[in-house]
Amino acid sequence: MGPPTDTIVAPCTAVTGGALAVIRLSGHDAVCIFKRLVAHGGRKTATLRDWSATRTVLTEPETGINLDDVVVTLFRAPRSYTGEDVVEISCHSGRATVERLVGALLSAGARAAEPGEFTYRAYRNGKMDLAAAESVGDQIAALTGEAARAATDLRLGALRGTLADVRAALVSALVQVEAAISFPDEAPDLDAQAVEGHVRDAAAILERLVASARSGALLRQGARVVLAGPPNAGKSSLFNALAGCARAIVSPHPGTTRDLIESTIDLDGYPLTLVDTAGIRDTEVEVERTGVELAMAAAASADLVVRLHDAAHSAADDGDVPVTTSVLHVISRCDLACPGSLERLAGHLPEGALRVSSASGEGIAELQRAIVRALGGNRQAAGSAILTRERHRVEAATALGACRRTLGALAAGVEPDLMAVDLHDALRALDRLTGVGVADEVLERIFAEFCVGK
Ligand SMILES: Nc1nc2c(ncn2[C@@H]2O[C@H](COP(=O)(O)OP(=O)(O)OP(=O)(O)O)[C@@H](O)[C@H]2O)c(=O)[nH]1
Ligand SMILES: [Mg+2]
Repeated sequence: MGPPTDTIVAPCTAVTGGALAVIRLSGHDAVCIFKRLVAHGGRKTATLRDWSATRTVLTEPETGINLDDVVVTLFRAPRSYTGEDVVEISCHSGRATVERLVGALLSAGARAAEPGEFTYRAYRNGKMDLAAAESVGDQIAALTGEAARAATDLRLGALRGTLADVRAALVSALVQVEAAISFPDEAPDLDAQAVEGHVRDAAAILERLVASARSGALLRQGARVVLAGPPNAGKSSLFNALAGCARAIVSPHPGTTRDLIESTIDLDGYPLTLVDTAGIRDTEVEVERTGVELAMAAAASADLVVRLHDAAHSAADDGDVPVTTSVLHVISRCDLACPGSLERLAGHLPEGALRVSSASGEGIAELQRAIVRALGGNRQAAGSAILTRERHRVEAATALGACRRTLGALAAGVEPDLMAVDLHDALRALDRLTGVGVADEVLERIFAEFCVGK
């Protein structure tokens, strides 16, 4: 990231067929640079008012050629997204119009913003903590309403409030421990019970947060769910039933599907990529064999394999579906089963194999719930803090580990000095979570994930 004093510019909207685009200028000279483009006879920038929108025409300063008529909104520091002077230009959309305007602003003295630089400046200027800054990217990338909601909650401080409670409890414990260290003669003996109470309070919240991390990551990143099994077991039919549309070809001929077919679905708010595959069997047909290889590779790298066993065949097939992760066994086409065959098939499978029929809809809702459960999904109430990133989980787990060591030390009657070391460790981990004392390389990595304009 460049020095935080220069003025940066970038389009904040993607190039789409939409009507409008927004270009953002941020920095000490934002108003001055913008002013150079205001057309002669247009409204002068001096008349722009803070937090108000004004219509004006922008021109190329050297030639006077019109660039666009725009609506501009001024946000004076520090009451802006970045905490600096910000000028937001709503112009007409389209690559050429936006490029001409950005080009003119660059010629007028702005520098092209790097990826994530607006949000980086907002973080640096104390407009948001690091977890909130990270959630800006999450909100933009969210594929389901639930993922967007979690990102909004995070940005609006759901985690900040919870971490403040943890911090308050740890500080209360530390005050007592430090008093016993600093003034061993004057201070009363360490009130171990009070310290334990505070540390247990902190640990209980941290435990809940760490436990939320798997579900939080699933909400943010989604997962790949691969349907695999023998030919004609009903994989494509189940794929279509779960995707809610007739996306994959279904036919009574075994060996119909050869390519991998993907669809992103919203299952209880979690964005899952569902993959239909070729039926796995030995075959001399070259195209089908390639399909089987693709299916095997997809199953091997899946987050979850839904392994179909055809109820129309009473014996378990011996198709060799590779399973390196979790697997859900499903008895498919169960409406076609002969009397007793379901039981016989289930006898060959691990306990709890689900029975489904894409034709009748039987077991589909149960399968949907089982998929979410198997992936660790566990929805939290709106507004309650969850961890959505591995970075957050590591820091919360570090703080929790330090709390547990403190509780162990209390139980063992260890000197307070050692407890103070652990409590400080816990507080430092909380700081890093919200962005205090984070190494520059880590910050660079976090903001490099953003695109230009965020
Ligand atoms: N009665 C009944 N028929 C089904 C069910 N699911 C699929 N079928 C039928 O079974 C046949 C095979 O279904 P597909 O979904 O194409 O099976 P597949 O596993 O994708 O087959 P391949 O792509 O060839 O491996 C088709 O005729 C479907 O209509 C079901 O639940 N009940
Ligand atoms: Mg198929």
